[in-house]
Amino acid sequence: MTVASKNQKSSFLKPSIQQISKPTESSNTGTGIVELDPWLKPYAPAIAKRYAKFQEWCDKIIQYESGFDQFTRGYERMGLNVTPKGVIYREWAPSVVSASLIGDFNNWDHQANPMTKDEFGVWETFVPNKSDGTVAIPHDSKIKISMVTPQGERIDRLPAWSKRVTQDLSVSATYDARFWNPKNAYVWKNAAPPKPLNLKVYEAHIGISSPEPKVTSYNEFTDNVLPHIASLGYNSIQLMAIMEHAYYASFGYQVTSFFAISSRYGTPEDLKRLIDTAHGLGLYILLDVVHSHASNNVLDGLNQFDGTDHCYFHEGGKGHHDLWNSRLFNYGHHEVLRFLLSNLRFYVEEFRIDGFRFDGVTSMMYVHHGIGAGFSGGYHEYFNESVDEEAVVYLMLSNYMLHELYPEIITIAEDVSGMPGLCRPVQEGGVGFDYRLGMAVPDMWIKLLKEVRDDDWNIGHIVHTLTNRRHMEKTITYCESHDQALVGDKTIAFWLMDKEMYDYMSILSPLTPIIDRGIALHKLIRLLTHGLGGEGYLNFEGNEFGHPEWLDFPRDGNGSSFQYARRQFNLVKDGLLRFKHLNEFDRAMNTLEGEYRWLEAPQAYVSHKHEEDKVIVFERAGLLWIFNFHPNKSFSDYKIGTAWAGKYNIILNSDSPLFGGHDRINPDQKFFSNPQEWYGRPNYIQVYIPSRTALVLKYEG
Ligand SMILES: *[C@@H]1O[C@H](CO)[C@@H](O)[C@H](O)[C@H]1NC(C)=O
Ligand SMILES: *[C@@H]1O[C@H](CO)[C@@H](O)[C@H](O)[C@H]1NC(C)=O
Ligand SMILES: *[C@@H]1O[C@H](CO)[C@@H](O)[C@H](O)[C@H]1NC(C)=O
Ligand SMILES: CC(=O)N[C@H]1CO[C@H](CO)[C@@H](O)[C@@H]1O
Repeated sequence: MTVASKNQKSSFLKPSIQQISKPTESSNTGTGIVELDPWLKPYAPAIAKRYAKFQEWCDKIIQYESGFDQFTRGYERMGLNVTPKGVIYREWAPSVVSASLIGDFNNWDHQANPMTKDEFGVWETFVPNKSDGTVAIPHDSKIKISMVTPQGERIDRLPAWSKRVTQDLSVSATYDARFWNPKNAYVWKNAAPPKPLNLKVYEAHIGISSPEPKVTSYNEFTDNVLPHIASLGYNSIQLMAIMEHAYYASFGYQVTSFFAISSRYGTPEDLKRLIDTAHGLGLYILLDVVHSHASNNVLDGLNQFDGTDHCYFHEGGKGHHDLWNSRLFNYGHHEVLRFLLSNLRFYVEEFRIDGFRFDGVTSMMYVHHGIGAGFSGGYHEYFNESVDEEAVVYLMLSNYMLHELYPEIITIAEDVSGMPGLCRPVQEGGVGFDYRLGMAVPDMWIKLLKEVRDDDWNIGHIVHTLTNRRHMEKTITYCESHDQALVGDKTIAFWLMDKEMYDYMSILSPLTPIIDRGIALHKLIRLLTHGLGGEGYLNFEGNEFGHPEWLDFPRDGNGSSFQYARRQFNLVKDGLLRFKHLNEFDRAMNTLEGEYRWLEAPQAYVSHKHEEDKVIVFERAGLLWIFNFHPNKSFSDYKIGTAWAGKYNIILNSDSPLFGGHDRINPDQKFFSNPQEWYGRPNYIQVYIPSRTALVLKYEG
């Protein structure tokens, strides 16, 4: 595969190239993924077709937009931009007959700053500096675009490319747009760390990140939560709910202003400080980006922006998501592509975001949006008429643009369908993501905890679910994310211990069977998922220490209460509570990964899975992993087959008192292998494995 601009610098400064071209090798039909997976052969024509469509867009962007670099810097042309002589404002609103910029600066006078329209439906006005040379629109003052439809109706909207919008609930729930032009730009101090190849993601939401029942700020997160995350050994943070969303309880998934970071938590400069500080701590920042749909708000969203039903969205039913009650983008439209691709670029350039987690990818890729469609894994389901080719091509363009401009970028797809090639390069006919989220794993754990007695856990099924992932496509594994924490669902800690968590988490109270089981399984489930399930790992904030209760944002249905819209980090700091044990285990697990980097290593070799004994043994990254899930059987001198002859040490022991274990295993113990075959391995060692414990051993040669 030839990529035109392979050798550009890896940097978050301005890309050194002015233009990225489409993949050039003429023999490349974009069906390279068929060679990796021969079962795709019957679908080569469908794969070639979408690739051709991708190339068509590349041609158009290069021919009409002077290339990707220009096209994806739409925010420098559109919206309000300060130039040496004044402020230029541009807005795409093809259906209206007149438009003007109104605001505090011109006393909301419709005649003061009229706009003119070009042949593409883009309106423009110039606001010259005042005679004293200062910008005529004051920093932080309110502005709007006022338009008149062909029917004569006057409609006022927030500029679509607004970089600052705020809400004053004492006046109205509707947001105001503000002209953001602070005197002092944020001065960045730290370079981003190098791209982690062993991605360990801490998923977080700023607003809920303190124990107090309130909206937590960017600054509080920077000062109080970043150190916690770094100390746990994660190397990236996935920030949810950053793009402004008028409805707080939407958890950030109903975006109203795509270029404005949520003002609930502070200013753009505060977020920059957060990201800069995270970079200084060695943390990558991934943004949860919602391009799968948009809020249906009209007055402060993109819906009916120019008075029509379409503009940024599809017309009629195709433009509405029935389940989410939101609007669906028209990915086949030039201006929509400019808006969305520039949106990604904006966050990299302006906020130094290191990567994106694309939300709702399944909803985007299929015309049925995943509603009522099951995926059996049959390939015909991924390449038939149900596929929304325009949306898939949009994702290809996003991934291609991001990876060509920024080799250090990471993109992650939230997809449940299992689309083959989703995480292969675009040039091969893939969709171009780096990772997919392994969404089957959390479902499996919840189902087991909810429905299956511990005695009946099917070890083979657990191992299969954790290892059944596409060859040569990377998966981020997790046992639970924010999904399981939301009201109506239950976290693993709560499935395990909700009956007694309020009364028996104190180390001064007796260790009851429920809490004992809960603490033991919480660790085993995490470690098994971490070690066996993927090429990356994800945890949602608080779950690392077994955060109690659930998440529920203030809304009408709960008396606007903040009671459950918070994370009780105080529980970890309390030395008398058992939460600290789970926290320590999470730290030990992630720190150990940092040393041995199993997430980068090839898939594990599972050498033993025993249904009766409930024992799992596997080898990965030169380490020997041993799990005993049996509810009450401990095994002394259990024979463990292993590839490597020699001496073994314990490097992680879930039964350690530090992790709330029973201290039944001597941590300094050594094991010596016998050169005799056992379960297909050339050597074996004999190990004491108490009920519900896990050990990771290191072979010392
Ligand atoms: C307009 O204002 C900006 C910001 O104060 C300033 O940098 C620029 O020099 C001004 N231009 C003129 C022509 O006065
Ligand atoms: C096409 O794929 C969808 C899943 O995307 C599936 O539900 C449907 O049955 C498939 N149709 C055919 C004709 O195979
Ligand atoms: C172990 O668990 C099994 C199944 O729940 C039960 O039948 C048995 O009595 C238990 N044994 C002990 C020693 O608790
Ligand atoms: C006051 C009120 O309506 N509270 C409700 C808020 O939502 C929770 C669920 O998280 C309900 O249990 C409360 O009754």
